[in-house]
Amino acid sequence: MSKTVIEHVLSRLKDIGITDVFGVPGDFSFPINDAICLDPQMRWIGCCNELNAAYAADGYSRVKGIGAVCTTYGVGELSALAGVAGAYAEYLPVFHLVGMPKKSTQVARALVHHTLGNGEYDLFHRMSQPVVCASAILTPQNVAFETERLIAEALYHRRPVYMAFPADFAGQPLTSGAYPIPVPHSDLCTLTEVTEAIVAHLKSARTACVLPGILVAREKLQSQMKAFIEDSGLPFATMFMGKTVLDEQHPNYIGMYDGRLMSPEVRAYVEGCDVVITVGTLLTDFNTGAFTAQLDPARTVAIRHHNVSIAGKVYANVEIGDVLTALAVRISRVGNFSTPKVESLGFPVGSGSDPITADALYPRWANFLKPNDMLVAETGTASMGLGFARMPTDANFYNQTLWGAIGWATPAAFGAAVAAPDRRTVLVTGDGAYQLTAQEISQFPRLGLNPVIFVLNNSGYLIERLLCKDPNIDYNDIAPWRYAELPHALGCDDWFTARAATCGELDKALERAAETDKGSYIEVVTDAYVASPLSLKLGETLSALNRS
Ligand SMILES: Cc1ncc(C[n+]2csc(CCOP(=O)(O)OP(=O)(O)O)c2C)c(N)n1
Ligand SMILES: [Mg+2]
Repeated sequence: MSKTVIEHVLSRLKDIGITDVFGVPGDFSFPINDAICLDPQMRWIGCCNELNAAYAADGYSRVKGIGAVCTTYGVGELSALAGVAGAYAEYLPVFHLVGMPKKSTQVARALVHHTLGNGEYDLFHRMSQPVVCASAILTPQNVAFETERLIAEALYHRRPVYMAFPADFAGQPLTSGAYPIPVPHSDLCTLTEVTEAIVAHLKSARTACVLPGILVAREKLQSQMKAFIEDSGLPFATMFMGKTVLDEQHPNYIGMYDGRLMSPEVRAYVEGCDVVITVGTLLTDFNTGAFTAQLDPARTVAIRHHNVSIAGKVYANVEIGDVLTALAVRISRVGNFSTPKVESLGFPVGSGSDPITADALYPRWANFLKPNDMLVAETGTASMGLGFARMPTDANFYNQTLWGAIGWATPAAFGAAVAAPDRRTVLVTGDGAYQLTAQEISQFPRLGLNPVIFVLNNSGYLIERLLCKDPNIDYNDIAPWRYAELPHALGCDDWFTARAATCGELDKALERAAETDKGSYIEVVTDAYVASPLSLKLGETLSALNRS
């Protein structure tokens, strides 16, 4: 029997690696919800709300390379939109599946629930369009080729796509055959030209280094990137957004490059190189130390997603993966460089009843991390501190550096844990950010997942205190919650929970969290102004810029 519209889409999504769909059901999306639940190779992952579901799909997609969120018409899809926009900004191909009223209802312009009551049915689709790279309303006639088009677009751009299913069409059989998925390649002449130009550039350089960026991870090019670094012998540093795209224990790793704000030795080295090769690196504000990174265009080779720039000359129509693969064949050892030693956060200070200062907290957190951990670090002062911890072998640091929506990390950590249940998920969030999406921790025990969660309770929006005119102004205060009591109320019954306000309490809690195979939830209480070094620097730099 021929597949229905929704069965066809699900089977293609499975083909490309999606086995879990996050969402909240609704009557217009029942045909999608039912099909997912009835498919033995797919899982419906219910979330507390659609924003969280979109963030969970984002986290899943960071780990698996691809993800999906399903919402109902209007009320559900608009709630997910901010999360889908985040996936767009951060190059994550999230499939947004939306259940629509029946086509017959739409044609009649009927005044049904979840509409604005004006008979218009295209509005929400149009609202989604700027935050996806492609969209379609699926019918039995178009589903075969539209599905391939949307998959191809999502994978090529690494951006979300929107797929809407009128409820009466979703269960109907396809009326057209399958189409092959288009696979884009580089222009071969340009690829050769680019490869030779890069090799020549490197041959004439006395010093060179690589800055692998986030698109290396998004395109799953880590092994090609590693091969290029090992074959060439080049040292590499990463910027914030690209942290852990390659193993930070690799001998060629020299540390984090954050412009003028941090790590002066890394900055001196990188900016002093004759050639700097950026690979899928995005030069955003928080990735460049508030634009203090100074990469001389004349000495930069920028291997971008779909083009390359060498000393300012742009070569279009070449794909990042093809360039890395071609370079790996052509490259030979460039030289032996004397490079800076990777900095560490040092030894934790304090003990017993000492209060938890930044020098007490960040090195302790760094020491807590293990090989293969997935650290999901929320926007705020905590991620700015942990961003400079040298991560253990094969551990990943996930942060929403460009979009920077607070509330992202808790559901994203859940999504990451669903994608890789055998790895340890460590979530670090500020109290302010946590209040946006706190309830999503209740999903972990439903699926038998055991994360380690740290909530930094510093009584408000510290990063904003550091950036705004008056740190004590009312808008930076938040409601005081008893965070450590939340897991119990939210169904995380057998978790280890603790509230640590001194170094001694923190040490004890970290020890317990390291030992238990259940979930752990630790509220870390500090003074309102205990800030990581980068957040302090950022505050100073941005205030100076605002004054000038
Ligand atoms: C959705 C959203 N709303 C508002 C902001 C602005 N914002 C950025 S950081 C921040 C405060 C974060 O506070 P907290 O999570 O407590 O971290 P802290 O800086 O105190 O460590 C706010 C409100 C944002 N980034 N995203
Ligand atoms: Mg806070």
